[in-house]
Amino acid sequence: MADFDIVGLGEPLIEFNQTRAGDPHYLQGFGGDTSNAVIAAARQGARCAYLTRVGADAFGDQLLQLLRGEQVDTAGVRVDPDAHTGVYFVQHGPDGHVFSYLRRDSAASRMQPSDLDGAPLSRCRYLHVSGISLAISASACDTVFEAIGRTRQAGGQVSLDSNLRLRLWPVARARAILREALAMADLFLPSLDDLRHLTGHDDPQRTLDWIRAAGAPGVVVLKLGKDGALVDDGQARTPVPGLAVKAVDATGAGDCFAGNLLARRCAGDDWLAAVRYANAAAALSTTGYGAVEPLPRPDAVRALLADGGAAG
Ligand code: KDG
Repeated sequence: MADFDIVGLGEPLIEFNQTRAGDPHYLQGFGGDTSNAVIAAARQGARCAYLTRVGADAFGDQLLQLLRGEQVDTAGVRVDPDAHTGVYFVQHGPDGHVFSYLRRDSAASRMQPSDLDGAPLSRCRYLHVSGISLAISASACDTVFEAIGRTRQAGGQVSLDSNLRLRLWPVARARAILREALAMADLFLPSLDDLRHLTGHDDPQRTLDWIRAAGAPGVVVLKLGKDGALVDDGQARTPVPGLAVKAVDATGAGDCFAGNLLARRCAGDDWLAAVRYANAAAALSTTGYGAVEPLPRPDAVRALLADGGAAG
């Protein structure tokens, strides 16, 4: 039996989230897409580990404490004395949230394939990586591909979230690298917004056709925000509606979806049940500010599933 259900790889960040549009009021929290996802999964009882580098600074200490407090194994987190921990800012405008970053040359962007020596990639059910893990630097990108190779060789599965951030890389490079990665992903989790940029199509079915033509071998779950998700298991494409809630901040909702989906798959749910659960968890994560603080526990998710989202 594997020691871990999910091993995440990427960059955890310190978050400053603007709570009143236009005002200089920022709430300090935590973010980083794959880190958010493993914390979301750990809150559901999945056995998780995380692989990254943080700086030898107060923010790096806070992130280590956060992960440990959430029962995420940090043996694979290196503390880099020569680089800082990454920071990001969330601002809220008429088109939703906007991210900006202080992360260039951050500790996580200095990850190297050799950092993976000793990592539990031969002892996990899923490796979870993302477009952000691939985008932050060339050496981080190499590290992701090395992790994918090691996981697959040991019989584990790979989960990839597209998480396209055009502030981190140009779209042509993102498209080329994500195509390469998605062809090795047992589970691909793109959002429709990301696919608009990557494929030039708006229509969910056409974007799924593009993904299949790019060689996606496994299950593809297309995230449609508050409208839920479209599940393509290679045989059929099945919509799973979202649940209505009073949303204030969608930061990290997709990461919450990914973590809950993986956790429920590891707990034995079939794909559609796991996606229904992940939709409810993701909806709840939008009811508070920040990427991590509002990640729900099982009782809240079950309560929302039971009342069908009447809270909206
Ligand atoms: O999905 C939310 C993340 O994007 C956020 O926590 C910050 O990881 C982040 C990023 O690089 O944008």
